[in-house]
Amino acid sequence: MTRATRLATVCGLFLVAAGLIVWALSAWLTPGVPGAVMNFPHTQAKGQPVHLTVQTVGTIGFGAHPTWMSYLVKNPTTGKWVQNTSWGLPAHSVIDMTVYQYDTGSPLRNQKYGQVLGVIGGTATLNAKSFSEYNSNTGNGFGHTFSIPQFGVNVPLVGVSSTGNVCGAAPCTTQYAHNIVKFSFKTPGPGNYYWQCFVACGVGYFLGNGGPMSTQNYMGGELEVVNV
Ligand SMILES: [Cu+2]
Repeated sequence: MTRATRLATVCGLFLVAAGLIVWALSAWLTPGVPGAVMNFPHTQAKGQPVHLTVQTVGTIGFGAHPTWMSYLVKNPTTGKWVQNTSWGLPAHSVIDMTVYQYDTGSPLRNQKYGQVLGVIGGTATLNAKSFSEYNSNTGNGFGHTFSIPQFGVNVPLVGVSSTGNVCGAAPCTTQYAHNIVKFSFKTPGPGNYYWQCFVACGVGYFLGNGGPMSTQNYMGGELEVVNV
């Protein structure tokens, strides 16, 4: 083998290796392909609020990442809990949202996310008690938030005690420690909007923001708002 051929072979192998690294990195950084949208518009008479029920869990217990925390949504037709964070909602409509929060909590890095923002009446309820702000340095802190930055919605989801009866695998049932958070918000005109959790709950990932925090169907998703 001539020196030129050897050099060409080494360069070629190097390019292949570099290509593989880029491919692996981009695959790792790209969120999972979103599943089908869970549609809500058809479940309510026009002009009536849409009931959207979700749960937040500390351990999903199944699928590709069984140890990750996640949101689940209650299928409005079957009543079954589904791991799907893409929701189809009617435009200019009131959404009555109920969150069953089963995860333990921690203090926030940014206390701004302790405020209830962008909801109808300016308040949410935590176990039937109205609140507009919650100090995450008290009690059990927050498990997660439900936030839609594009139209200013933010609701902190208070954590359960880590020494209590913590649910270990989804879907969780109310026999486990939980907090019930309720609030209502109004959808804007048609469009795709993104919602996410702002508690850096991706434990074990860079600054807590990798893994479930940046993967579709775990700690964030899409609202497909349509005219009905
Ligand atoms: Cu979260």
